Amino acid sequence: MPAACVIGLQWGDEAKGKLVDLLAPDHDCVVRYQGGANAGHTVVSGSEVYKLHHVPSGILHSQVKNFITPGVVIEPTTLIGELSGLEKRGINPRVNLTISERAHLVMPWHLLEDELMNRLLVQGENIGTTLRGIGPCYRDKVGRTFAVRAADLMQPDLEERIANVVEAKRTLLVGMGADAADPRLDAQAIAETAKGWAEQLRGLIGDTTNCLLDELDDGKRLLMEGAQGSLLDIDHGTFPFVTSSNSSGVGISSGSGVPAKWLKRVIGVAKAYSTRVGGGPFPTELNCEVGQKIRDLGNEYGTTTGRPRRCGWFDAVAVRYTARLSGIDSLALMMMDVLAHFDEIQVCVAYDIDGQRVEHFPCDAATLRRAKPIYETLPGWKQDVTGARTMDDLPELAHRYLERISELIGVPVKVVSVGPDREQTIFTD
Ligand code: 2SA
Ligand code: MG
Repeated sequence: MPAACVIGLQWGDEAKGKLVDLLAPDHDCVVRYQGGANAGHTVVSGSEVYKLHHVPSGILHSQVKNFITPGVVIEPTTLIGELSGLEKRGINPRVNLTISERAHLVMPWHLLEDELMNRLLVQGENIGTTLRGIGPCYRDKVGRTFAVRAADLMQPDLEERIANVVEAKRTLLVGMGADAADPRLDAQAIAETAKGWAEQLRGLIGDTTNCLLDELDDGKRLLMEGAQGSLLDIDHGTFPFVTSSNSSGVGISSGSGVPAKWLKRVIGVAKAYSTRVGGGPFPTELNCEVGQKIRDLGNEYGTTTGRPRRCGWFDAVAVRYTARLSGIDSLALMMMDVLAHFDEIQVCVAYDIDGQRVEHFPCDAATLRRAKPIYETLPGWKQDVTGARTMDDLPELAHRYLERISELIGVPVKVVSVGPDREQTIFTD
């Protein structure tokens, strides 16, 4: 099993970080390969809660090597803050973390650009980004002209490069309504900040692609940690209400540099219900007290921005699609404890679109917006499951729910989570 992968099957926040942390001790390396500070991975270890944005969730295990690979966009101030936060709690990430020199940097002007762009309405709705500069940074990466990569921090022409980009960005962004005196357009101050980043990150930057290929040749086991969820994938998600990276399983190879032939075990992670942050269609959304009850019980607020998450019932149409797209072998169903409080639980098994029953996930946001969920109702188990440690501890009706989800998605449920702690996880075999 050279490389196992953990992929979110919904719109992010499926509790992938918890699963990666649990699986990490059985692996030699954990790899973050896309996204950036828009990710918020929460890992609970005893009484400590770690909120990670860039740093792979394997960092709490000192024997595991952690890699941030070329497909990630790094906001250095946030990353350095994460590193010092870990150091303050007795974890030294500098011994087991390598950052790709190919990774692109989210620069201050990207944060400004995200702010300006996020005011625009797309299809009458705000994308509602995390304002972490993700879209503008990926845009500059693909556009090539204005990009700054981790390797550039070590180059003697860093100051000149920043001055050139800022000059062009000022013209563009002032044209979009930015204040010319905004500190995020001050080339000299940014160059000073970047020199500080270089000092802090110098020993951590290396060639992760080569390292990972060597690890694989040596028979080492890799764990690939997806960020966001498959429905936010730039190519295969609910475009344009998506993030700017390939957040489904298809992004693993390009983001990490690990050839697809090594990817052997793909675990899809989904909540037992659905959530979404930001704009975009969400067929099973519950704008009522049931949705609020899910939000309260599940503490459904963004790890990065604190935004309340939109909540709704499990959407088997969407997850069947992303399970196939991401090529998953098994399903991890999280937050089962939250559903213990409902008399009846609904599962969306198909959509009604313009009077037609549709069982496949539509390609475009406009069609998805017209999709009305067709629900199947299952009885709730109305019993606290937070203390369950084996499948036998789960009530019969919880088994029935898991079996139905497994049947609808077409893969076995191999992990069930009943709370945030490591111990509150049931491996079904
Ligand atoms: P962006 O910032 O350009 O990637 O935003 C584009 C869309 O992608 C959504 N998005 C997310 N959705 C859920 N969770 C995410 N991560 C954070 C978390 C979110 C937070 O783990 O909790 O703290 O608010 C995440 N990242 C991006 C975003 O809402 C836009 O719809
Ligand atoms: Mg999250």
